Amino acid sequence: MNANLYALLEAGFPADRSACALETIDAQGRPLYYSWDDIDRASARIANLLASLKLPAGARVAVQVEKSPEALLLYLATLRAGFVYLPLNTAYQAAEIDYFVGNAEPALVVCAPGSAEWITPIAKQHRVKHVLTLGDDRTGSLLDAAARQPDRFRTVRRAPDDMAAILYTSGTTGRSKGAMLSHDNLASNAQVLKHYWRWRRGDVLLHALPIFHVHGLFVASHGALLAGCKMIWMAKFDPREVVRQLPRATVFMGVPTMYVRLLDEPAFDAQACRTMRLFISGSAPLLPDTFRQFEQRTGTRILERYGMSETVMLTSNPYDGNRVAGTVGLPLPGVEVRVVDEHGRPCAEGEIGAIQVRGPNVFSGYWRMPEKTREEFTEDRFFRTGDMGKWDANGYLSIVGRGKDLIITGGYNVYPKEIESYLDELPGVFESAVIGVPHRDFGEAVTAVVVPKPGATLDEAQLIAALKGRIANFKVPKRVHVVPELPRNQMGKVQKNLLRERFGG
Ligand code: MLC
Ligand code: AMP
Repeated sequence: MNANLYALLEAGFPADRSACALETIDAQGRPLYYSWDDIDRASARIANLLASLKLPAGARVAVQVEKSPEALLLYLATLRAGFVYLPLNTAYQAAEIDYFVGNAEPALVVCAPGSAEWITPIAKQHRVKHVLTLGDDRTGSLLDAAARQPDRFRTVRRAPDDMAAILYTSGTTGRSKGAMLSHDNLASNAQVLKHYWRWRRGDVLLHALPIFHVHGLFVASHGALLAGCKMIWMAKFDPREVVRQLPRATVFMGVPTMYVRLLDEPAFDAQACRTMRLFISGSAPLLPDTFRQFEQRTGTRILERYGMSETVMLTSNPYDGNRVAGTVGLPLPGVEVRVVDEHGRPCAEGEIGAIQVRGPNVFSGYWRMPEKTREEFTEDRFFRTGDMGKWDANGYLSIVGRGKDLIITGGYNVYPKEIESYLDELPGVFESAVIGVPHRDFGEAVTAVVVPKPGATLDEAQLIAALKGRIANFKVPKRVHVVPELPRNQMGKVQKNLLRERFGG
């Protein structure tokens, strides 16, 4: 058996390959349709191109491009050709890309045509052999070269444990770690979710998530492909356009910010949702208030689930049973989830502890970080998620906090340490502390508290402007507060809880 994930997905394609697999609107506002046959042939051309480059076994293909059908085809082609896909957030700037390329040492970098000017020198500096471009309007050197390739390709055989993708997740020390996901990690999770969420022929997924993270790339796309269902592909989340398209769809997945924004649309109501059978939320906590407002407005309950880059999906509220606000539901079939105290003993119901997980979906480790990998796994191979949780009487898990100092803003993770290191480098900054404060739209907002050097004057707008362009915009603090000193405990540790109390209102 070929354990290549693409072979599994392809087995789910419908018999009628002329049926529509994906529809989208191009930059000029024209509708575009891709049949299942188009998906197969276009990904074959790109896979042939990748094969022709004679990349070494296990080569990483790093990709920072805008969302487009061709970006999805590039992902599928990378799987087919047996290489390792490395997606990068389009918001990342030069310093961030420099780190990822230096750390992952990809054999090929694919970037947007408009970024080639600054990404090519970074790639060359790290001895990347090939740089190709891909625009969101079917332009760029990748497609030009692929057009000359045959449209048939025999998907390369892979073993279950062979690496399929590396997803970089932010690290507590400020350095991102590459989570290595195998073909089987992704395939096993996709199959479980297909049954758990009752994917069926005739479903239509309204796909409005970015495709450089687990949520949009794996959970959403794999679900539709494996079930042979059409996707309505939106380049960007636009609440008004989502409301317009909903009556043509049956499934939607989003981060809580997207649900908050949908509820701000007066036209978002039960009538707009008449064809919808499933709304799924994840990547960040969904406020019980949003859950309830959604139910009042539409008559349906959002299904909240919990996952991570390192593990894909872990728990889910039930499809048929009770979906409970403020919980992430039950462990998925085949996934072991435990909540343990500081001695590693299982917590009683209602008792808060660390969440640890084990299963076929759990990654094998961090790219070239054996020490970090060892630290994050227990002796019996459970992965320490860094999340804190508790069980209720019905076996539902709630996430009540994080052991890791992490901010989740609009579904994107930001590690304070990284932002503090950038702030501390700015002229006039003596030291800084970065915290997350409640935010109606993004859930949490990155907020900085800075102390000036003696004699220096700091200005909020100038500090924000100095960070923009250096780091991804979602990491830039929404507010910067200037204070004479940071509160510290007797050990000298900054008391972020006091800062949250003071600046969180
Ligand atoms: C955009 N901005 C953000 C932001 N997104 N700031 C903080 N947090 C975010 N998430 C900035 C913009 O750069 C801009 O700044 C300003 O906020 C307003 O931008 P916008 O036009 O409102 O943003 P928009 O493009 O609409 O993006 C919002 C969003 C997007 C919610 C659609 O953030 C998004 O797609 N989030 C989904 C993230 C996701 O897919 N996560 C899954 C991770 S996987 P300025 O200064 O330029 O005005 C994972 C595992 C799991 O966690 O369990 O799923
Ligand atoms: P990432 O590293 O981007 O994959 O983010 C994973 C983290 O997102 C998890 O460790 C959780 O902290 C958080 N997360 C994902 N889903 C949920 C959810 N439904 N509720 C609360 N937190 C979540």
